[in-house]
Amino acid sequence: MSEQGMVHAAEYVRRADALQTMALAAVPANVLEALRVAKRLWVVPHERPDADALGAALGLKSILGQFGAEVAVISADAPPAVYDVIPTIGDVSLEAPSWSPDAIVLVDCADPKRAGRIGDLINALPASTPRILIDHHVSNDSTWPLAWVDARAAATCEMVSLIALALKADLSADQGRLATTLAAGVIMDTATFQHGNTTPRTLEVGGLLLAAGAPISEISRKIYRSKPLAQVQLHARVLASLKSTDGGRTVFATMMLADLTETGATLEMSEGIVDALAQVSEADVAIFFKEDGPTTARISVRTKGEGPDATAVVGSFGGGGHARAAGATIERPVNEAATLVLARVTELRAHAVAG
Ligand SMILES: [Mn+2]
Repeated sequence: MSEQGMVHAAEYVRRADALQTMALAAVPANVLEALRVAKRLWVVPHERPDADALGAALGLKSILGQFGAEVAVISADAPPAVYDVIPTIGDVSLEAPSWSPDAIVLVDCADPKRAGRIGDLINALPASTPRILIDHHVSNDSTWPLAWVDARAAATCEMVSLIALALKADLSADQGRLATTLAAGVIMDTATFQHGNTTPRTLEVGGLLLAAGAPISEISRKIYRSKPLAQVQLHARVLASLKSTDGGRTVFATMMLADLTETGATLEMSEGIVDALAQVSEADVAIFFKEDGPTTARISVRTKGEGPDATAVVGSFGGGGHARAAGATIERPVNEAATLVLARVTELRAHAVAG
C-alpha cells in the first residue's frame, strides 16, 4: 500500500485528542445529544447528491453505527458514478426502509424540499420524530430547533468529522474507509483545499482524515482529474459556445440537451464546466446555463474578486448557495433564462457602482 491511504495510528490519536475540545465547543449540545440517543435513524442528503452530501450521510451512518445505532442513508437520486471514490457508496438506498425512524437527519441542505421525494417521506413522519439538520450553506434559514448550520465550515463533511470527534468515535475505523468517505466531501467542496472556504480548521480536519487513512491525493485525482472521453468531448463542445458580456467581465456558456445526445455524455458529465468558465482571468462572473427540457433551465454561477454575490444573482430566481457559488432552476426556455440572468448580473453591477 502507498504511504497515502495508510492509517497512521499514533499520528491519528495525537490529532484527534488535540481537536476534541474544539469539536465539543463547535457542535451544539442538543444536536449531539439527539444523535447520541437515537437508535434508528434515517439520514438524508439533498437530491442529486454530491460527494459532500453523500460523504456526510454515509459518514454519519458509520459513526453512529460504532455506537450500535441502525442507520439508513436514503437518497432521492442514485449517486453519480464518479462518487464510487466513496468506499461506502454501496450503502445508499433509494427507498425508505420498512422500519420507521426515531430521528431523521438532513445533511448538506436546508429543507426537506431539497431532498426531493424523500423530503415528502420526511414530512409524512409524525411531528414528534426529532428532525436534525447539519448544513454549511449560508442561505440555510431553517427553523428546526435541532439544527447545526455553520456557514464557516467548508463542507458538511468537515462538520460531521467534528461530530465524530465530539462523540469520541474512531475516524480511523474500517481501514480508513470512514475517513475516505468524509475526506471525499471536504475535497469536493474545497476543490482539494483550493477554494476560499478552506480555513485552518478545514486543514486540521484534512490532516486528521489523512492520518486516519484517507488517501487525499488519490481521492482528488478521481474526483477532479479523471474524466471519460465523452465528458471531455462534452466540455470541449460547450466551452466552444463561450460568450462574454459586461465588457468581458461576465462569461457564460450554454449546454443544450442535443450536446448530450451528440457526444454520448450524461447530464452528470457537465460537472466541472462552470469551473472551467470561472478560469477566465478577465471575468469575475461565470455562468453555466443548462437546458433541462423545453421550458426548464438550470443555472450555475461562480463569482470572484469584485463580482456580485452569487446568491444575489440567483436569489431573484428562487435559487441559493454561497457568495461565490450558487445555482437555480428557472422554469423558462434556456435562452430566455439566460437573457434574464445576464440582465440581473448587469443590474447588480450597476447597483454596486451606485453604492
Ligand atoms: Mn456541501
